[in-house]
Amino acid sequence: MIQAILPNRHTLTSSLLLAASLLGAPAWGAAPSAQTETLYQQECASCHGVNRLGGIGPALLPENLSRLRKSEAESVIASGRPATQMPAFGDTLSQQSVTALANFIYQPPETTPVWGKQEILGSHLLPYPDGSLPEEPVYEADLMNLFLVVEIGDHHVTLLDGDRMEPIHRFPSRYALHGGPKYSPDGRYVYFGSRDGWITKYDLYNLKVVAEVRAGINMRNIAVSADGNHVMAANYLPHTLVLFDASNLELMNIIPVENDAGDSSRVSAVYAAPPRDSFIAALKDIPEAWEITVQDDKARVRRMQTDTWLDDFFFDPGYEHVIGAARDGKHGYVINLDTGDTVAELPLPGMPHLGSGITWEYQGKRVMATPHFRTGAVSIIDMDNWDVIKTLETEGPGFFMRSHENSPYAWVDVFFGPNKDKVHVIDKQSLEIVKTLQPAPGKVAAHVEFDRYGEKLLLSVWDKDGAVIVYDADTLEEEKRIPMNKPSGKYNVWNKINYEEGTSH
Ligand code: DHE
Repeated sequence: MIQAILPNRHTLTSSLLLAASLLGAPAWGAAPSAQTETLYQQECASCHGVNRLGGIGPALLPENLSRLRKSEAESVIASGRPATQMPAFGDTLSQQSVTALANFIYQPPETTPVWGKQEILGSHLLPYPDGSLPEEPVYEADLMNLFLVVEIGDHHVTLLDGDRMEPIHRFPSRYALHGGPKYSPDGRYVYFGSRDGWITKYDLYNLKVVAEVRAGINMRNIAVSADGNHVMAANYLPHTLVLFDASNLELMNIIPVENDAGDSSRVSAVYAAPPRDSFIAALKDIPEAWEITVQDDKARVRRMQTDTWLDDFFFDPGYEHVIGAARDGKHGYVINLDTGDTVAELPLPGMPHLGSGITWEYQGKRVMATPHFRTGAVSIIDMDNWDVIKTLETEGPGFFMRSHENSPYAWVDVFFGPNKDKVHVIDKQSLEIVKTLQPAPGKVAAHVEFDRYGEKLLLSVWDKDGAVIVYDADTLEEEKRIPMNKPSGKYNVWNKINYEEGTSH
């Protein structure tokens, strides 16, 4: 569906001619020259788009490249990307030209790229417009205990049978999926969001893509409404929230994200808030949180002023409060979603990753726990009075936390630093680390997801030559390894559609 055949237009002759003409060119400064632009148009535009907005290759704009060092970009241009259609230009372009191209793609374009109604409508793909696919799954498995594993190494997704822990199917995804895929309430469909703004609706019964649309140029995440009728996309570029009909990803509303003064903002993320029948979004550049409801097919926005700009965020189980990480990375703010008032300020000094926070019952009350990006600590917070009741020291900053209602343990990885290959197991009642695993020395071990019963769990060895490891959730013994290509997140249908307390949104 996604990987079209790359036309072999990188002929040696044209490249040599270009390289020869470029060799005589002056040194490449910060400002890209017309020659580099020409080089881009001749060598790169067919895959990455005339305006660098992406095509069969990813978008090449500063926002989309923020996670790739320029030196790495140079090496990709020179050596290509194995197992993708990105060819190596090192033999046909001079190093000077490669550097010039790398400089060029990190420069903002002269005019801000537009991604509005026309572009969104133009991107809409409906492979089965008559909705003719069978209603029965084409394989046998407990449909509530399926897992999806996102493999970012070669942009694929594996569907896994959670009873047998065996792969059922593997299919290509859009480039760089990010954030949790979201299931329809019955678990039949799943919606993926890519960093380049693509939303893909996939039919898990028929193992087919049934709709796609590009909501933006650089997207944060997507949310599916509790009734399954709507999909909302949160963008960094352009500054919009975009509402779609979930049945076919038809565009419903584009909401410009700006305040009364006309200042616009990136959207940090958007989530569905099921008991409120709404979506909640936090804004990165304006101190506001937004609640969006859909009435008469129109999105309506309720704006809440906040005391700071919110980055990552989390909710209490009743969706009465949003707990947001302040952009300064030193505090958490608890905001009452009805009044918009800040009801507590939490000392969370190490840039909490609230998006991966989890909650559980501890001594008759509900606590939440969050890892931190900058410090080796898990903060455990009493959700009745918002006191930090424990700061648990870990062997380094972590990214993801997971548990399950039926499990006595919470898992947290040590994603960053020398101990990135370790994972801690925390006893949810003693609030102590009871075991530290190191499943593949030297390789990042991260992100856990439980099966629907909380009896087994999957952990990723985050490497091109990686694996998903199956553990017994009680004995903590390894059961098997399933080889995968840089597996990142894993998502169990039951846990996700039931908003299981130990999983993510
Ligand atoms: Fe993520 C989820 C933000 C970098 C892998 N990440 C999320 C979500 C947000 C977020 C807001 C929740 C969305 C959702 O699930 O709907 N991520 C950010 C960042 O701001 C940050 C730090 C920087 C950035 O460039 O965006 C960031 N994230 C990363 C990575 O580098 C990771 C490790 C690799 C990658 O794929 O980019 C990464 N993020 C993930 C994963 C989830 C995620 C696997 C889903 C977690 C889950 O269990 O649901």
